[in-house]
Amino acid sequence: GFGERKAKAERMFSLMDGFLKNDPFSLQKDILHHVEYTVARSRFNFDDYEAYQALSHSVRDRLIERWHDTHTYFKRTKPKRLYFLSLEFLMGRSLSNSVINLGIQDQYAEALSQLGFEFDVLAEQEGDAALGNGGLARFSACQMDSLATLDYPAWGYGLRYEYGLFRQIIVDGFQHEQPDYWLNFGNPWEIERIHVTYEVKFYGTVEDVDRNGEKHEVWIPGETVEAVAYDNPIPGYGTRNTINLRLWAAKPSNHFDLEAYNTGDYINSIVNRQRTESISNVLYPDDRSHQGKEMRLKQQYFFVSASLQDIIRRFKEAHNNFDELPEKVALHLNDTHPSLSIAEIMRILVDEEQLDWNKAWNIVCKIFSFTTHTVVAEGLEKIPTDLLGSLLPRHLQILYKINSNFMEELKKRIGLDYNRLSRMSIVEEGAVKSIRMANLSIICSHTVNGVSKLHSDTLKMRTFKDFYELWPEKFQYTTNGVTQRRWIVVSNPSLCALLSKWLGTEAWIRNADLLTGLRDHVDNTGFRHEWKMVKRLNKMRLAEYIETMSGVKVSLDAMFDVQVKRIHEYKRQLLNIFGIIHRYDCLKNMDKNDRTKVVPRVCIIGGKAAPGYEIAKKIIKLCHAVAEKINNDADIGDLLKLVFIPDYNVSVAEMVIPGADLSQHLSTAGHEASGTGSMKFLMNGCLLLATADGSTVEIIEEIGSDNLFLFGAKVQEVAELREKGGALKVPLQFARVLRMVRDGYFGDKDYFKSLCDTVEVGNDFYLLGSDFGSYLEAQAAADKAFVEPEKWTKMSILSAAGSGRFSSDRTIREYAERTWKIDPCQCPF
Ligand code: CJB
Repeated sequence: GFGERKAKAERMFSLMDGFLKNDPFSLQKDILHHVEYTVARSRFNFDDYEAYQALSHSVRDRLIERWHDTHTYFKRTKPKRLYFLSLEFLMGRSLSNSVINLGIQDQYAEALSQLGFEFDVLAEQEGDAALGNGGLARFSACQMDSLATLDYPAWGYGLRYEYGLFRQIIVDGFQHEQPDYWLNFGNPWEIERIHVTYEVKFYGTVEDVDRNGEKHEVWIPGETVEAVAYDNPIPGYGTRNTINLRLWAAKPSNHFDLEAYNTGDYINSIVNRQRTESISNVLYPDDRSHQGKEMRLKQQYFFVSASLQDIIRRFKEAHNNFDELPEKVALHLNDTHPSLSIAEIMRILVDEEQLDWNKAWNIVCKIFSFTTHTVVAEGLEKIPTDLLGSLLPRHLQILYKINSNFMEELKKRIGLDYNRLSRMSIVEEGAVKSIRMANLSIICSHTVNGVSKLHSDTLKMRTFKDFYELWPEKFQYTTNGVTQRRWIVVSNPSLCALLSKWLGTEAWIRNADLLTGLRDHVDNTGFRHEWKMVKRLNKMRLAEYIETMSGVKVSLDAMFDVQVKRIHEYKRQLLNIFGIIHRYDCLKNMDKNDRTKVVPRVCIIGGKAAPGYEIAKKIIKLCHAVAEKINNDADIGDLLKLVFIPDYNVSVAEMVIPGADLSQHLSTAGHEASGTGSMKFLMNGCLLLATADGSTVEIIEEIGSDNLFLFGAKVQEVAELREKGGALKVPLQFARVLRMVRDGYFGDKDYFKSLCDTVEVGNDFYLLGSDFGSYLEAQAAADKAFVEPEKWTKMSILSAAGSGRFSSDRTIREYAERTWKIDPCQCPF
């Protein structure tokens, strides 16, 4: 009975001595305990790495307590839950973030210093968890932090890749990719759940079975792989809630291939099994085009199948009627990567749970929401039906049925407009018949989200125009955001202290809107002085890093001008490099006396190119070739430096962003769905030099156009400019810079030819030439502002003051209230 259970619980609790204690003395005891018994080193002799391991295990213990309590509480109160399905999460490091969110940063610092260690030094021992490519994946990580902090009953689901995003090394200016086997030294931030496993099936055939005199189609799969759960606790800030990110790994299944066993082919049967177990091995490194790869499709289904089995099991534990599913479960498709979920859940409901098709479809249409991160239709995911039919024959049938029902309904609505019908079909006919994952996701989701206002307008007017006209109410937007916990509190502690001091509260850490309070102090010279000191400190940290990474010594008085993000033609790193060449050219041709008026610059570029993306790789090489020339030109000295920061990732970003004076966001208008890097720079008081693209349009609304440097063609001008083709006007300076590269001024003339061709008049799809003039003007305006430090500092303060709207807390609250319809569920302390 209840009394008995309560007595037992009390006894357990007293045996455990209550919860773990967080005073520095208890923390020291715990750390030493882990040194001795977990790391198995002598407590009298351990190094920084071992100290980091022991430290993280003591943090992990504290996370686990809260994580258990949170889930017990969710289980008891049965709120509607959100399941956030994403094939990528770019978490970065966990130690500092966890300790800060647990609220025991100071206690740990003190405990460690008494043991003779420094917290920050140990934190540097941790490697990044890089289970994602770029913006989309880091945005998922920010959203998890906000979901936990705002007490939403949410779960993240993803894949536990053994190899994360490749490490970028630069040899002779060229990018090389090295494997990121990140689990080599163990991972204290995950909990292996050897008993939480599901079988995932592939291949096989579809057969007719008789069910109560009716014919039904059932899948007889041919291959089985086991999925094992690895749970990653995600602590909220200022709350006990600690939610779960469950990542799946493929493991040997205990199903024996009896045939092979009997024929004595024991070794080969093991070797074959290992191949199937490699499903979750490696993250695909091309951010955005994954068309037609069988392994990628296997990964998607593996992830979807394991997650849905887990979700349905949890639902059935608490509820016994599938009609309740929409009231209890929200499934979010983070881009189209998890959209096989739609076919899979239909298969489960119809084939396994034996629901009537229409009933199942009505339920399913109420539970999915979808966010697309892509702008152009060519970037949308497609899966060849041949591939899908062989790997997942029953799912292909289900997709065809969804499509034919949709086509019937559509004909009733719009008539026999065959062009439009074929554009809206899930099935694309053509040379390679394929499934359009975006159309599927739109048809089945109750909400289709864009990631910024501008993006959403483009979706409605262009990319998904047909669907918008059919279902205008489905189309919404929720502007992206980033978490101020990681992007200020963790990565910029001195700014964090300054903000709390002048705002008179730490409440901005949970409510970023309070940052507008900085506007009240913008005219206070004392405040501005402290603000400048913080920036200088962060520039010092960055300068040291640059010197160790590249050997280039940089001056702290120079403007630190940064462009860090994936390398893409549309992001126009080439425009930046051309601008730098132009600057160098001007310096060389300038009267010596005039040079004293020039603002010294340190140009910093960083980012990875997809391994198969040749042009992007040439951009990296050109950057190095230009840097080589400029940095070794003694005549130029500190007036201009160019450094490429290798292996840009989350932890590098944490150092680079706080140290930037200016950051560049140069995408051709209409190509960046949102952009989230800009938001992190903004929060850190870095000025933006940007096109009116993605979320920048909304940033301007918040900080005013006087506080950033805007340039370039507007979205509505781009199409017209492109049409001009060879007749497009391009400034002489652009032609000159292009000529320099073509003529081999930076060496490797032949190698750079194809890169130069991409921006030649008539071929310049991303409009570098036509935007170059206004780009140089914006750069000149930045120089002009920088020589007035007080003006610059005010702009910097007003940037941070207007960044509150770009907190992922705002993003998540909007999604929760408007799209997912979930309520906070706070676990009591
Ligand atoms: N994005 O990082 C990716 N990968 C893709 O495959 C497609 C889009 C980016 O997603 C971010 C988060 O929504 C956006 O801010 C960014 O504009 C977009 O390129």
